[in-house]
Amino acid sequence: MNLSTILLAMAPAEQAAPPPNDAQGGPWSMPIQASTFAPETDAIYLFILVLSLISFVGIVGATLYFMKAYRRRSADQKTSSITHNGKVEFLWSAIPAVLLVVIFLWSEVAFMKQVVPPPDAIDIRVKGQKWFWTAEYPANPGVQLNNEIIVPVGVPVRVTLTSQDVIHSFFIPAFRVKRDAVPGRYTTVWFEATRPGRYNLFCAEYCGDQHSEMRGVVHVLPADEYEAALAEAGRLEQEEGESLAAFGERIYVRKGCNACHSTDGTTKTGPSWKGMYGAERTFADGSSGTVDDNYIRESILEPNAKVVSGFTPQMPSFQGQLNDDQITALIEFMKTLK
Ligand code: HEC
Ligand SMILES: [Cu+2]
Repeated sequence: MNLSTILLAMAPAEQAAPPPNDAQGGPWSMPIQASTFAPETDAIYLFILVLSLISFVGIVGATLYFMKAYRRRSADQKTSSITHNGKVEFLWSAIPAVLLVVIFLWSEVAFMKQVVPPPDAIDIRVKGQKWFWTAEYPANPGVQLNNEIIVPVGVPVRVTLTSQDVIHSFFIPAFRVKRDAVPGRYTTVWFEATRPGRYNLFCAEYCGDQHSEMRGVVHVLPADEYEAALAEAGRLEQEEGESLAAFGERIYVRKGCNACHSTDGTTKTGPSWKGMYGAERTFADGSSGTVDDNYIRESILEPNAKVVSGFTPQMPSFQGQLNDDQITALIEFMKTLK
């Protein structure tokens, strides 16, 4: 099994689209270089790697040589008194010092380029929460993507990050871009994608027991397809000939309900939807009730009004994010999960 099959297996299963294609170079290669930052970051990485290898061979080689050349040859042999060697000591201090300064300056210059986005960058707001990402596009109100961001190729993109709960880390290996998403604060990161494709988006900060589930896809499109794709992604309406339940299932995936609710009986952050409709519930405050249309509606709009006992109030409100038709479709979908 090589890295690309592993990455393939990790692609969000619900998405029928092709899996991320970062790892085309085989298991030992770096991920594909898909942003303007990638070549320079890799060059620095390679420079440090080669330098380390040379030092390793030199140091271990000298150690082995000295062990043999200066081994103790008889029981009464004494080591001659060693004072110092100015020339050698100067060299072994100066050469590494110069190399370290080169590494520092090169990295610093590369890093500073990543700090300030160009003024014409487009904006995306990304929020991390246990355990998924949501992206919003200020220039395209109403578009809200879960575990996916869509960006055009060749256009700088500024991502403003925040977190709903704990520290997450927004990491796109193919872009060589990583920044923490910190609760109560905005952090930014920017990049310019250089090749269309689908790339992994990971959370790179251990953020709880389902941290490894917190991954998405960065979808890089040719600039002329970008607006249309975004409009399509923002449109969440029942299609011609689509049943209400099938539409509900699409919403379940698109709005990220699947991050916390399974349909097969396994308990994630929230209760599974399997067999939920019509079931009896007891709540954290001791009261009880039946799962019917009004209860589901309330659970979606005011999740904390009744908290199912055994669960913590971690569900975000979808007030203003789902209209009545969409809630109805979700209910129809839940009814099919016997
Ligand atoms: C961040 C995790 C999370 C997400 C995302 C989430 N939920 Fe929940 N949900 C929960 C938790 C936790 C509970 C149980 C606690 C409670 O009742 O508030 C819950 C409870 C529910 C209930 C009541 C379940 C029952 O068994 O009585 C419904 C209905 C529900 N969610 C619907 C949705 C829908 C629809 C979406 C997507 C639009 C969604 N949830 C997204 C975490 C989540
Ligand atoms: Cu995380």
